[in-house]
Amino acid sequence: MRQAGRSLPEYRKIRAGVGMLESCRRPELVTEITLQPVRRHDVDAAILFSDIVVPVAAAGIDLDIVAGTGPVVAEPIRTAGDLERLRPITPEDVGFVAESVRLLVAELGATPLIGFAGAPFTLASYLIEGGPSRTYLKTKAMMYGQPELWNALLTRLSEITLTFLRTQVDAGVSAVQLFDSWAGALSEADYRQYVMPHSAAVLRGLLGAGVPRIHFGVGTAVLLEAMGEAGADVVGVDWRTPLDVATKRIGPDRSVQGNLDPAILFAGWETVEREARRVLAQGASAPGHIFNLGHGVMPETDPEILTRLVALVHDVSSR
Ligand code: 1CP
Repeated sequence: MRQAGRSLPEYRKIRAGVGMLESCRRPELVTEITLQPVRRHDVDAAILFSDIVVPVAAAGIDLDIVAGTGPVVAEPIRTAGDLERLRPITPEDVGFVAESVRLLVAELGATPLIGFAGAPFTLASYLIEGGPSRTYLKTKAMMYGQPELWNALLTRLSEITLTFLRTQVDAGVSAVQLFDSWAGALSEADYRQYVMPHSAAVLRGLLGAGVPRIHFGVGTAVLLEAMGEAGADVVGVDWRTPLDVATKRIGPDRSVQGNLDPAILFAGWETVEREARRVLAQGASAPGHIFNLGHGVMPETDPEILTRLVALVHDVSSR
C-alpha cells in the first residue's frame, strides 16, 4: 500500500511546510510517516517513506519533487557529456536512509519493513524527459537511436540502485521492491533487449542478501514472464491482469503481489468487499500471494475504507 500515507490527515499535518525530498532526508520524520499507516490500518508490513528519485539526487542530479506533479529534473540527461553529472554513489551518500531504516526496525518489532528503489528504466525516463511523461518519446528516442549512451546510462543507474538497496538491506529491511513503474510502455522484445539486463543486474546483485525481491510495474501484462525471469521472488501485478492469469504467465516458482484497483476504493464498501474477495480467490493459485493494491493509494481515498479492507483480508486469509 505504497503512498498510503498520502490519504492520511496525520500525514498532511506532519508534512505541512516540509518539501518531499527534505522529508525523505530527516530520519525522525521518515520514521513517523512510515509508521502512520501501520498504526492506523494494522497492515502486515511497512513500506519505507522515501521516493525512487532520492538516490539520483544523492548522485548529484539537481531535481525536485513538485507537489501535484512528481519529480522534475532541472537539466535532463540527453548526451554523453550530461551523463557525467550522474556520479556513482557510496552508502554514505544515502546515510540518512540507513539511519531511517535502523530507527524503523527498532520501532517496528516483528512487523517487517520493505525497502525499495526505482528500476533503471523508470529512473532513466525521469532523467531523460525531465519529469513525468505520457509518451516517453525522448526516452525511447535515446533507447533506439543512441544504444551506447542508453546502455551507459542504465548501467550507471543499475549501480546506483544496487548500492541504494544494499544500504537498506545492511541497515535491516526485511524485503526489497524494485519499482519499474513505467516499463509497461515497452514491448516484450524491447524490454528484454534494452531494459531487462540492467534490472537483472540489480536483482542478481541482491541474491544472497537473504531478502525476498519484489519486482513491480504498471501495464505489464505482456512483460510479467520477463519481469519474473529478471530475478524476482515475487512479481507485482497491476489491476489489469487477474492474478490466476498472471500466475500462469509467471510460472509456478514465483509468488505474486497485487492487485485491487485503487479506484475500487471509491465505489462503496460492498464493491470493495466483492472485489477484494475475488483478488484473494484468484491469488490462491500462486505459490504465495501478498495482497496489495494494483498501484498506489489515491490521496482522496477514505482511510476508513483502507482499515476495513485490511481487516477483511486478515479475516479471509486466516480461514
Ligand atoms: O507510502 C509511501 O509513502 C511510500 C513511499 C513512496 C514510494 C514507494 C513514495 C512517496 N514514492 C514511492 C515510489 C515512486 N515514486 C514510484 C514508484 C511507485 C509506483 O509505481 O507507485 C514512482 C513512479 C515515483 C515518482 C513519483 N514521486 C511520482 C509519480 C509521478 C509520475 O510520473 O506520474 C510522484 C507523484 C512522486 C511524489 C511522491 N512520492 C511519495 C509521495 C508520498 C509523493 C507525493 C508527494 C508528497 O506527498 O508531497
